[in-house]
Amino acid sequence: METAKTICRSCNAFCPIEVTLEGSRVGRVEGNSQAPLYQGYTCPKGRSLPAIHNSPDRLTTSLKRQPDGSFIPISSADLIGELAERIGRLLERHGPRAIAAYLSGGVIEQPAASALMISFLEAIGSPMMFSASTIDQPGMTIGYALHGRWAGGRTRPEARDVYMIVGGNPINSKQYLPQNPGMQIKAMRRRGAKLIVIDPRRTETARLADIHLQPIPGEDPTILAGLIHLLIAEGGVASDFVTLNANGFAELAAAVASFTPEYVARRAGVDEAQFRAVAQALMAARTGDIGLGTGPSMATRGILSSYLALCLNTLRGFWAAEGEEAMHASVLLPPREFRAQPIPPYPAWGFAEKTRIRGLEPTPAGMPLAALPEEILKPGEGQVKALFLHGGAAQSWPQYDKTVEALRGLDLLVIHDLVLSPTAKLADYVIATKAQFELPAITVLNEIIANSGHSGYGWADPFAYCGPALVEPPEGSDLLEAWQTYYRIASRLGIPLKIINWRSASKHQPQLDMEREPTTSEIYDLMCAGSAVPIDEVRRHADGHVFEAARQRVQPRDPQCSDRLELADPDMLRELGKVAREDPVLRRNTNDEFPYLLIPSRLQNASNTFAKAPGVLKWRYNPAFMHPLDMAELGIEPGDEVRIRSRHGQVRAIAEQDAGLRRKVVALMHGFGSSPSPDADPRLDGTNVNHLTSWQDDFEEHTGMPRMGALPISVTPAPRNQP
Ligand SMILES: Nc1nc2c(c(=O)[nH]1)N[C@H]1C(S)=C(S)[C@@H](COP(=O)(O)OP(=O)(O)OC[C@H]3O[C@@H](n4cnc5c(=O)[nH]c(N)nc54)[C@H](O)[C@@H]3O)O[C@H]1N2
Ligand SMILES: Nc1nc2c(c(=O)[nH]1)N[C@H]1C(S)=C(S)[C@@H](COP(=O)(O)OP(=O)(O)OC[C@H]3O[C@@H](n4cnc5c(=O)[nH]c(N)nc54)[C@H](O)[C@@H]3O)O[C@H]1N2
Ligand code: SF4
Ligand SMILES: [Mo]
Repeated sequence: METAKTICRSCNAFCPIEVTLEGSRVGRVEGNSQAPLYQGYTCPKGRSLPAIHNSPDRLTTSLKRQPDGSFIPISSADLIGELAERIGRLLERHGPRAIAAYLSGGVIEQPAASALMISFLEAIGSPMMFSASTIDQPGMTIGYALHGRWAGGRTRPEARDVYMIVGGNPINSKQYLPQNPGMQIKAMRRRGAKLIVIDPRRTETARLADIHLQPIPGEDPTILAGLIHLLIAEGGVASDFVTLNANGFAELAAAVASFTPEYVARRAGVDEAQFRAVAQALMAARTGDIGLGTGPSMATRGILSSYLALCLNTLRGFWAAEGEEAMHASVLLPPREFRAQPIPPYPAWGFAEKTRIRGLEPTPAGMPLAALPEEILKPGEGQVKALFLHGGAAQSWPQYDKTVEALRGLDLLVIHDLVLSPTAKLADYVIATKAQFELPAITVLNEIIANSGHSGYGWADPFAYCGPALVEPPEGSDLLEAWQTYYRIASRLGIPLKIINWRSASKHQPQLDMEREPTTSEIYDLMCAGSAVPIDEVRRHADGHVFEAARQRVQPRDPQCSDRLELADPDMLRELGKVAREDPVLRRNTNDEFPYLLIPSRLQNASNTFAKAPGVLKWRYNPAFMHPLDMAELGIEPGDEVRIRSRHGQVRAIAEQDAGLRRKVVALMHGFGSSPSPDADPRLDGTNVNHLTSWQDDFEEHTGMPRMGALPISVTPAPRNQP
């Protein structure tokens, strides 16, 4: 028995771990207490990796669908041969736009997949590269485009006097506090910094907060506009900063004028004194930061919420100042310069060809996933015929029935997976892929995400890890890594590939040798071309390492700089005007028939649609959490089955109580429920919430992101089963 060190790749926290190996079997996973920054932290998902790795359900060969719907094994050589032939034919007949790809959670385990998938589409000339970014928090990158960015970056956690999290729960999700979140919050509190959480649920994070505001779901724009209003009314604006760095102050002030504390309290259902206390805490702070999670994004108007949060940061001057140490300095990406000055706004839309669907178009968050199902189903020039799918679409894309209709409508559906997941069952080819301990590990993905404008991941300090695979794949197996699929198909078709990083986080685009297949580690070398620290230097540190020499200070403003941030983007102020004028009850769309609001809320021990190890969850299903008084009103006991109905569909679910929920709010996580039928028994493996959502529901104009939170529903007790 030996132990080996690596990082856990089951979420973006990338916790350093020690793994006990018994031959090629994985024994035990523990936190690596020698590693910097994390203090040995792991979560139960990380510790359950052996069960996933050793699972008898793992695919050991790729599969091909037969005309009768059954699957037969196919060797990787035959698989590549057949795919190359079919892709070649589709390209010839329908052109590059017929070939699309979708990339999501699997990329955490297989970072080389993103580089090669993007490179492959670029090389064939297809713009049809989709990701989860447009059903996640597209407002984050789009908000930056509309507001502009601060070239000095965000303030570092230890420099903040206040930290406000709106609709995020880092204790579970790790987003915003990726390294040992509990410890980080305690350290923050010890320094006397204030934590504010705005969330309809008293989350694990909210329990550690100084102030927890518990609003009606979907009222984030109201609250953020109200905070801006109070800041302005009570002299809380960092005027020198704003005068020097921002345009549009007067217009913004006028646009928020009607969002008085009384109005906000009434509309969002919060206590006025507590709301004022939030504004006071922001005003008393010299430095700070505001982070938006998925809550506000799912509840519609995610772009507006993100934009208003950026405006708040700017009004308070909550950006890293000259001379401060910068957050997110590069290690495995090329060095980045930080300067105490604005980067002006850049196009959020209108910069590339629209899709054929509802005028949806590319934004800084990428191609809108909302267009993909219809791009597959709508005949005509440019119709998508083939899809490389790297994610759990059947459980994670809105509107399950549309997802299945679209995926079935394809000429060719290719899915990478570890097991025959509910999504993989829809494929023409399932590519059996290596599990994380069979792959070399690298942390560059988080640097790419942080660089492209998501401040919730990555490291404040220049930390990085790069290490080898720990074990060989199971004996007799024939597995591929996702990147190899693209490389080998391109190679067969005689298409040369360059390495292109996700949203071009690096300008270095090395050419690949198409004759001799590189190793995964060589791909990592190429992805890190021009890195701030040589990748081989990073490889020397088995515990991961903070590279002191890579630290960066925020440089002084360029004396020539006349760039400014934008507080009054016309589209955003127009939308805010709509918020101000609308009837909130009509907008919410609850009534006697649909009196509850469904919200998304992640469980600590499940990651999206990822395979769940036996025993890691308290329940095998995702409970529908409700307030005990709401349950009592309906005569429901914990563990009882309920029917949840939205205007788009109906599901069965198991109710559990959460006294920390706001009344009339039901919290249900996505990523569960493997059965194609909404009537499946939820006790088996949970409820697929995307039977309740619809692409057509209240979608965001440019991205098409529909209402996935603040969703009006009814809850009724299930007819009791006969014994
Ligand atoms: N209703 C509702 N829907 C949601 C959300 C919500 O809050 N509410 N959240 C949305 C968000 S934020 C996101 S990011 C998406 C995420 O949902 P998806 O975009 O579907 O991505 P994941 O579930 O992360 O993808 C993981 C799946 O990829 C496949 N896979 C391929 N290769 C690998 C590999 O190498 N390793 C592993 N482990 N799996 C691999 C497996 O099937 C695995 O289950 O869901 C979205 N959907
Ligand atoms: N354990 C675990 N970790 C994960 C994932 C996972 O599935 N499981 N997924 C990963 C992914 S893909 C992502 S995108 C991140 C997401 O990271 P987070 O955004 O932190 O995800 P959640 O924990 O779901 O937090 C969303 C919070 O929003 C609240 N909320 C719901 N509706 C509203 C609303 O209208 N307004 C406000 N203010 N709050 C609302 C919910 O109660 C919940 O606490 O997590 C990542 N990490
Ligand atoms: S938080 Fe859990 S799942 Fe995420 S990297 Fe750490 S141990 Fe793995
Ligand atoms: Mo996400």
